[in-house]
Parts: sequence; C-alpha cells; structure tokens
Amino acid sequence: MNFELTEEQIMIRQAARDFAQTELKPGVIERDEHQKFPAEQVKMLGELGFLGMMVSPKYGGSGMDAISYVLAMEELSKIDASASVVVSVNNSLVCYGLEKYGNDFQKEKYLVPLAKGEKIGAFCLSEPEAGSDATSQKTTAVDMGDHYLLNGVKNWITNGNSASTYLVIAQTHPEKRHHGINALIVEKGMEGFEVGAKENKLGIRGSDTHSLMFTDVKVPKENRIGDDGFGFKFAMNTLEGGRIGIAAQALGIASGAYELALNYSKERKAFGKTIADLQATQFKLADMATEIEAARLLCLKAAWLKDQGQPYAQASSMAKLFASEVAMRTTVEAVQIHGGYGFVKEYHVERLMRDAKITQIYEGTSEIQRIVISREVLK
Ligand code: COS
Repeated sequence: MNFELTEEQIMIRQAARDFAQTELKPGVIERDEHQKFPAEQVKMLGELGFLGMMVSPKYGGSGMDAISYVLAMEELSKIDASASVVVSVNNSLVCYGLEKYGNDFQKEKYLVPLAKGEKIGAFCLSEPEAGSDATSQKTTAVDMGDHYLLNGVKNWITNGNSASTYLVIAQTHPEKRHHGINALIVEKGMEGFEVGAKENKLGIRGSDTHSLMFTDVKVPKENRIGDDGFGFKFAMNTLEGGRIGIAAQALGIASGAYELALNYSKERKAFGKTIADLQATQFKLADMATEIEAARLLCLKAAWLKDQGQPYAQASSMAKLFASEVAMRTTVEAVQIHGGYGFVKEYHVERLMRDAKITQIYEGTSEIQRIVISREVLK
C-alpha cells in the first residue's frame, strides 16, 4: 500500500487549487446570490483540460487518472460547488459514458468537443416521477425505423440550459421494463426540444438546473448508445463513476468549510483568548478533521479501484454516502464556530452549508447508496 501521490497528481491538485483561488473565489458570493452560471470560469476550466480529465488524448481529453480527478474536484469544490458540479457531470456522466460505450462516430462527433470543453454535456435520467426509482421511465423513445420519436419530461437536469449535448434515458419497449430502455444523444436545437424554467434552489445556485421537454423530437438511430435496450445498464454504470465525482465534491465542500473554521478559530477572540484555545472548539475541529480524512480516503480508494480496472460500485457508493454526510455535519459545525458571522454571506460557510445538502440527494440519495451498499454486502 502506498499513500504517496505522484508528481503529476500533486501538480494537478495545485493547479486546481490555484484556479479555485484566483478564478472561482472572486464573484462566488454574487453568482450564488443571483443564480449566475459561472460561464467564463467553466470555459477556462475547459481550456485547462478539467472538463475531459479522464478522456484519452486521442479524443481530446487530458488522459489523467481518477485519483487526479478526485484531487481536482476536492480543490474546486472547496470554493465553488456550482462550478465543480459542471466538472463532475461533464467528466463522469457524459464523457465517461460516451468514451466507454459510444461508437467511433459518436466519439468523434460528440465526445471530442465535450472533452475539450468546447461544449458542455448533460445527463438526463430523472423525471418528475422517477428520481430514485430510475427503472420507471415515462419518457418514451418510439422506434420509427431510422429514428426514435422522443416524448417526455426530464427534471432537475444539471447544465440544463448551458449544455449542447444531452444523454437522454427513455423507454422504447415498456413491456420489457428496464431491459427496454435506451440512452440517446440529443442535441440542443433539435426540433421539439425545449428547455424549461431554471430551478430556484437552496444551494449550488450558480449551477443551472432545468427541466427539459421533448415533444416528437426525431433522434437519429445512430445516436443510440449501445445495443437496443442497453440504456438502463448504461445509466447505472455511468452513475457508479458519477458518484466518485459527487463524493469528491462533498469532500471539498467539507474541507473548504473546515479550513475556513480552522482559520477563523485562530483569529476570533472570546473570554480573553482565541476560540481555538477553547476545548469546545478544539473538539469540533478534531471531529471535522478526522471525518474529512476518512471521507478523503474513501474517495481515493474508489478512484484507485476504478483506475485499476476493478469493480468500484460499492466503493463509490460508500464514498458518496459518507462524504456527503460529512459535508453536511462539517458545514453545520463550521457555521457554528463562526457564530453570528457564519450566518452572513461574506464568510462563505453558510453557502457551503446550503451547497452540502444536494450531495445527499443527487446522483443517488443517501438512501439509494445504502441500497447499493447493502445489496453488495449481502451478496
Ligand atoms: N451496474 C450495472 N447494472 C446495474 C447496476 C449497476 N451498478 N445496478 C443495477 N443494475 C441492473 C440490475 O442488474 C438489473 O438488471 P437485470 O434485471 O438484467 O439483472 C437492473 O439494473 C435493474 O436493477 P434492480 O432490479 O436492482 O432495480 P431496482 O429498481 O430494484 O433498483 C436502483 C435499482 C435502486 C439501484 C437504481 O434504480 C438506482 O440506482 N436508482 C437511483 C438512480 C439515481 O441515482 N438517480 C439520481 C438521478 S441521476 S442525477
């Protein structure tokens, strides 16, 4: 066992840390307040190779490992989880799925611009009545010979408006239930495809979350990923990797809040000493540091398994379950350490607390992660 990072991994972590400080931090409070998508910052992330981190250079990616991806996600998420979710979705849910399961035509046409960050992708599984219960897809993709006719509504889609390429999960053969589901590549601008209103959210308010409406959208057959009926497996396999990204995002939210609380505790004076001198604060910091380190190790273990080509479904669910709960606990305590200042926006911790909540919900709620983990341990 070796806990040392490689030189390249350390360099990537530093690059992400620098980017977060210089490009994401200025304006993060205003973007949150006004629900402004970090368009310029995402463009720069693309130019630096963060949007196709694990994609092979052959397809325009940076060819890095999943460990580097976790390190970068942690650093970006310490400062701006609304920007880091774009990195996570584009890398894990869109590029990964296309590289692993797409054909040559789909890789050339869709993966290359996504990996280079010239375009942004979205992953469209959730529906008004199917979030956790993902097999109950109501969106239909009727086989019309040379194309599918797509009808339905998708909900809570990250990058809903800023994306150009959408991976849409839809039911083709209802009688076959989840074996009849397909994953289709849909382009913005296809006739009958409309982006609904932006959601006004508790957290990650800079990220643009929309519902999507499809009315008789003609999707060419060549845009189906994998064989007929592969869509549900495609979604499940893709989400396994997505959960590593969100686990690392949760880790970053937690460690960002912890670092702020640690620094603040050394400056703030009460009862004639700094609050870091009070055992009440020290014990909070000790618990935060311990839990964050455990979450980090779970994230890195899941990434390592993925890099080794070993099964990682259980590990990624464990990482996401634990890191998201640590993010929630840590951010609540970080606000508490800041006292009244923690409750106002300038100190950043209240935003991190609001941002933490979504990590227990999207890409599989904590309850879904417990289903995945318990099924694995009971096998
Ligand atoms: N990889 C590949 N296939 C998987 C899989 C995985 N990780 N998990 C499940 N499957 C397959 C199963 O093997 C089964 O296929 P077969 O019938 O061929 O064996 C199929 O998917 C259906 O699985 P299952 O019968 O277990 O379905 P359930 O409805 O009981 O549970 C869960 C499926 C709950 C695990 C799934 O619906 C899920 O992950 N839901 C959460 C989805 C989610 O994350 N939503 C958030 C929105 S995306 S941002």
